[in-house]
Amino acid sequence: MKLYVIVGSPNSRKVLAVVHHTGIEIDIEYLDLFEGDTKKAPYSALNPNGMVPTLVDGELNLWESNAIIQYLADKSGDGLLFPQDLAQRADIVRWQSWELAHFNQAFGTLSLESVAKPSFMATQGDKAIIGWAKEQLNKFATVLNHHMKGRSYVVGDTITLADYSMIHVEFFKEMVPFDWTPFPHLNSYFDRMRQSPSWVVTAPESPSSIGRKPVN
Ligand SMILES: N[C@@H](CCC(=O)N[C@@H](CS)C(=O)NCC(=O)O)C(=O)O
Repeated sequence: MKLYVIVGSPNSRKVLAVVHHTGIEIDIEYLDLFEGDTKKAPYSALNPNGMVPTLVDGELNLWESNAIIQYLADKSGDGLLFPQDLAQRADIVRWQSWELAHFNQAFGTLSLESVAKPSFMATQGDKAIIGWAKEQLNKFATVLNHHMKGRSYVVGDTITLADYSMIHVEFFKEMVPFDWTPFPHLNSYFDRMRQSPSWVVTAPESPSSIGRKPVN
């Protein structure tokens, strides 16, 4: 199995965390964002979106990080990250769908427009999009904050795929122009998850390593 990722990419970190958590054997290939590796052959034939991550396992060519982590958790035989119980599975998929469509669509967009573009991509974000993202984030952070009251994890009592999906943009949390103080349960959840060992090992070594192929 081979996994294509970029250092520091939130969606790559989500998958790398599951690789580390399960201990599954996999070859990892790092692409260079700034060299345009995601947009050119041979990688462009694997992922028509020109994005990471992508997993190749024999005939299976799989993109979309949530699909990849579901596949890896099942393949690894880990019974806790993505349990076989139908109700628990549906609950995990519900929160993964929700983070993708709502919470992290807003948080990710705000991170890209207000932090990543000016800091790493030498361009300015769009003010109208930033305003929209803040409004949406406020709405969906309220939902997550309410859900996390009295809970340690999004589903059940242990880490599941829903948690790695939910927190995958956390690197930008204190950098975005957003007031998180009205969301104490969300904040303590993020603080707990961002210290989990399988998440910590996926962090970029330094800001300058983000997007670049590691030297060794
Ligand atoms: N929905 C996709 C999103 C993938 C995505 O946004 N990847 C980013 C890195 S986190 C990327 O490759 N960006 C490069 C680009 O857009 O050119 C997934 O979950 O895998």
